[in-house]
Amino acid sequence: MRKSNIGWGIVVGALLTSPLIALMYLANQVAGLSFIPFDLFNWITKVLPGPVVTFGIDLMIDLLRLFRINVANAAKIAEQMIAVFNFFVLGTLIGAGFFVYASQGNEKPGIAGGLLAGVFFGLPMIAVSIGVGTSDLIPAVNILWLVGSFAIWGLLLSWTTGKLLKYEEAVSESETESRDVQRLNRRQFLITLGAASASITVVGTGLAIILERSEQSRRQAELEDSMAHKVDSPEGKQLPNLDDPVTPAPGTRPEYTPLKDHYKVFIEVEPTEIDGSSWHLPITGLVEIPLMLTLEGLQGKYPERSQYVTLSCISGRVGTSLIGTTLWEGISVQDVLAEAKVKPEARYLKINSGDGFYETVELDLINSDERIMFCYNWDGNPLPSEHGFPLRIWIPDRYGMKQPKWITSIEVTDEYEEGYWVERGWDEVAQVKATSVIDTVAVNAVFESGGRQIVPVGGIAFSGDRGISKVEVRMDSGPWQEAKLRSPLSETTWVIWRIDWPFEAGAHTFEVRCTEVDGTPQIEPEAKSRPAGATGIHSKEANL
Ligand SMILES: Nc1nc2c(c(=O)[nH]1)N[C@H]1C(S)=C(S)[C@@H](COP(=O)(O)O)O[C@H]1N2
Ligand SMILES: [Mo]
Repeated sequence: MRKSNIGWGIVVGALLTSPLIALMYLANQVAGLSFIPFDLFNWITKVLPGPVVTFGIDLMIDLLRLFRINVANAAKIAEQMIAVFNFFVLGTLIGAGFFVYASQGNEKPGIAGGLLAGVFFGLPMIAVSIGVGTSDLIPAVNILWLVGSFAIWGLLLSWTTGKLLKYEEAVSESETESRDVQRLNRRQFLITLGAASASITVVGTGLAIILERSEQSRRQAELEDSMAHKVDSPEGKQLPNLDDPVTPAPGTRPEYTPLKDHYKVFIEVEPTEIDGSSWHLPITGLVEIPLMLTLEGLQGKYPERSQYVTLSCISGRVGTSLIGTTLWEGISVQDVLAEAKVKPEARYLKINSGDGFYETVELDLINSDERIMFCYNWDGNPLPSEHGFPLRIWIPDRYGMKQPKWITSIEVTDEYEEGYWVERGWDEVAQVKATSVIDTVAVNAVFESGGRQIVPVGGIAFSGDRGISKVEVRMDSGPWQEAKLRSPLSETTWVIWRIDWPFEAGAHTFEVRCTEVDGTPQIEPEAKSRPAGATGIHSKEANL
């Protein structure tokens, strides 16, 4: 085997795999056909062992941090890029392997060889795609499209390989004078191939991006429209603590998170889309009366509850942006289970989601807390698809990882099963750790009081549903001073705190700590988020 054959093989593989990706992306945007790079990535992340997945996520987050990229916004885009790159490398390597193999034989690879290459690459991909299933089309149409795409990829691979090998043969067998002519022919062929590949890739991707953008703005308009018609949306409505005399220090995050800014976390590359009108929720297992709930059925039947809730992700550091507060509406899980008549031997709910996520909730916990909610509205409107439409569960005082979105089935059981993230090394209980955060040292809002210059300092403190009784701040390791607390939106949201600090020019470090209602101080020693949630003192540098 000649060394340069690997090089040629990689070129051929890359030139054929790029347009394949572009056309799949386009078909995905036009007709909802499978985009295999995402399917493959989703599948890989689900089957890989937990430690490998967490290592990968950590590595990605560290890299984003290294380049000072906002993790909450960029993580999904990074994942998507990795997904496409993975598939590109895979296709390129298979193409290169084929080229090298073919160049060792005496015969041109031919149609059968090409189809075989297509099957070798395509069959596992199609199996994965059917397994994880992101296409919203009739399976047969989707499969036909995929089979066709990979077959054509294989045939083109074989044809290109044959051509290049023929040129190579011609080059090595020609007389010196005509060798240059043959080289020129080969170069011409490669230029044509490269141009075709680049054109299809660029045009296909461009069209797909345009389609995706217009679909996004259509949805945005629809969302805004639905908000405009909803009279009792809490946006603009008076929040329950409107008259509280403690006002947030300028620069404190909004107490009620604008919906579009609420953080989003989901295991797949893209959020799951569920059609609300055909959605059914079976509640089966150890019950006297198995239920089959629909969205309309849910909403009319049981007393409606609403609750201001702060939701937080266990994977963030102290001060993470993966936390947000909005109004949750739904029904008590107790009410639904009462109708199903849970059998006495039952101990758990196993909740399954549309994206392959799952979690187990103890019935003892549900029976002890009527607030545990099947939630269908956020901020006065149906759950946005990213946030779990049509139904998610809320469990007070637990991190988000225990609270499935996109619920598709529920089984009442006496067998414990670890949830998705528990299986991957995260804490079984995932109770929220008390933390406090400095949002702002408001150097732009310095004011005078009693002849002194004052700088407002403020932020949040959160301890699940256990409440915050005290927040203290100190500067440059001086004595702790007690901050003022604004009354929270509910007993299950964060608390906004504020302290008016005597101004002292220079560079200073501010630190904050909090105490729960029952007197428990927040954990001061630093701990990483894995496995049970980050702890430690949050600090902020300020130049006064
Ligand atoms: N089905 C499903 N539910 C899920 C998840 C998921 O990936 N899939 N992620 C969980 C995690 S880790 C968090 S922090 C919250 C995030 O909810 P949000 O995206 O609405 O903020 O959803 C939880 N529920
Ligand atoms: Mo999370």
